[in-house]
Amino acid sequence: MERSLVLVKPDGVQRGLIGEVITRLENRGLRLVAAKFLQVSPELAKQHYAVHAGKPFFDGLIAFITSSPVMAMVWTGPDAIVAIRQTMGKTRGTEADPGTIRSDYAIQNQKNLTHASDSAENAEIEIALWFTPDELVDWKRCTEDWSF
Ligand code: FUP
Repeated sequence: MERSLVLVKPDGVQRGLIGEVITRLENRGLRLVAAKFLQVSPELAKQHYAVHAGKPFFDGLIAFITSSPVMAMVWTGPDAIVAIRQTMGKTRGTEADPGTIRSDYAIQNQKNLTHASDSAENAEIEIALWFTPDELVDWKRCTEDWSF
């Protein structure tokens, strides 16, 4: 089983797409492990996007992710990293496959609604950044034996 940090970013929150994102991940059979709704501080934003520090879009990215609340979640399941990124679609909405969240609801590369960890290693780093261990709930969905 893999875990992934998933964010519904400010554009997704403002556009009322929290439920849509959750529904798609639930429909995939994945298990929600943690969730919190928060206003992101500049410090947390810079840590989360540290890999992009120095890039031309970095300041805009920090301004965007701190511009309105986000819904932060942890989801788990077999191959959760690939499965969730597949459900989200490619970074730019116009390049995302039809049927993905970004293809269905986004059109460019900053206001692309969601974040999902890109590797199991980065997922663990991101989960530790956004959640304390006691915020992760140990449970099992009754559907899991029929989903995977
Ligand atoms: P993703 O893994 O799909 O979230 O995309 P990246 O890690 O490549 O980029 C992180 C965030 O930076 C994306 F959500 C979009 C944003 N970004 C820009 O705003 N401008 C760019 O030119 C590239 C990425």
